[in-house]
Amino acid sequence: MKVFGGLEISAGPKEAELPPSEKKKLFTYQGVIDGIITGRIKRIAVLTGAGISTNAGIPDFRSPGSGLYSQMEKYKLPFPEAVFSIEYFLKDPRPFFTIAKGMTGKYVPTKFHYFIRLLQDKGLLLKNFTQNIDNLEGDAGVKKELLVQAHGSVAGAHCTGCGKEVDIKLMMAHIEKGEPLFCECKAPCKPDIVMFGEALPISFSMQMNDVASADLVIIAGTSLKVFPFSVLMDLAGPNTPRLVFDIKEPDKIKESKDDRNIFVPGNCEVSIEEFVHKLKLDVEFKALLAAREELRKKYEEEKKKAKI
Ligand code: CNA
Repeated sequence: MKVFGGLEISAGPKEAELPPSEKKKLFTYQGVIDGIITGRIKRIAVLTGAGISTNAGIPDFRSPGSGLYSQMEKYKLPFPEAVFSIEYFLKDPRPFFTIAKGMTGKYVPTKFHYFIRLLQDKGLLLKNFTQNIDNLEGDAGVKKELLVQAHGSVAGAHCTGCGKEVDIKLMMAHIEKGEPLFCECKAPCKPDIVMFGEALPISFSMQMNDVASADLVIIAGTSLKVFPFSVLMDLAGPNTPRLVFDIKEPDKIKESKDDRNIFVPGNCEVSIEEFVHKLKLDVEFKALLAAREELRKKYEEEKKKAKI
């Protein structure tokens, strides 16, 4: 049994490690494609972060220039992460509400979200573990039972003092105005997202060991800097390739020099189309993207109506 920061990992790789010549064939981009096409790869765990939502218009944390941390100077915080730390939020929730204001609105899931949905439709999705709180995976049709929202989501809200449930519409109205919402007990209310310093939902520790049974791990749009999410990839077996889609190779991947890692550089919105094409799944993917256009139209209509 391995223990990572108090989290017990009971499952673990049991199979014997493949010889280097086999690994050389399997741990390549083409090896992964062949593995999926031939049915050798049947269970895919997808680990995602803010980078898969930047194409929907939601900024990530750490991208230089566009990431939220690079816009933090004006808030005069002790350190940029403070805006998402529970300790700071309880002292002063205003910076959080100000920054959250810029993130409200209806966002359309990206092609990468629909790729996860495609894996689900093909019976290949073992689980999607996401750090994202925007629920775009759900909006793209990924089923609740296959989605682990490790850092919570903005679908609900509670008081940080008495724990009372807060009407989400009231919370959203406050976020839209950039004004903190306080409970009758005087404590600030917060959407059900996990801030730095808070425990992850129990669903995460209950399901994290599933990664050990994956035939392939896909990692996308995450700097892998947030613990314990960053540990998930370590749970994959010795013969499980890890395909990493990111603009910038995460330090953890670069530094590990592990031959299971296959890095696909670039905008994941573009790389994923190419990957789908190589898998010969263009027709199914196009149908999902057509459904996405319907969703986009629906949101535009709603926006127009709200203006009248
Ligand atoms: P991060 O640390 O900001 O890293 C984002 C990663 O995505 C970086 O490695 C970027 O290079 C990469 N990236 C950005 N755009 C693209 C793109 N188009 N294609 C490929 N790669 C791209 O974010 P992490 O998710 O690693 O950090 C975890 C935090 C971020 C969690 O606590 C989240 O709750 C939090 N977060 C979530 C959202 C959201 O829900 N959309 C937005 C901002 C922050």
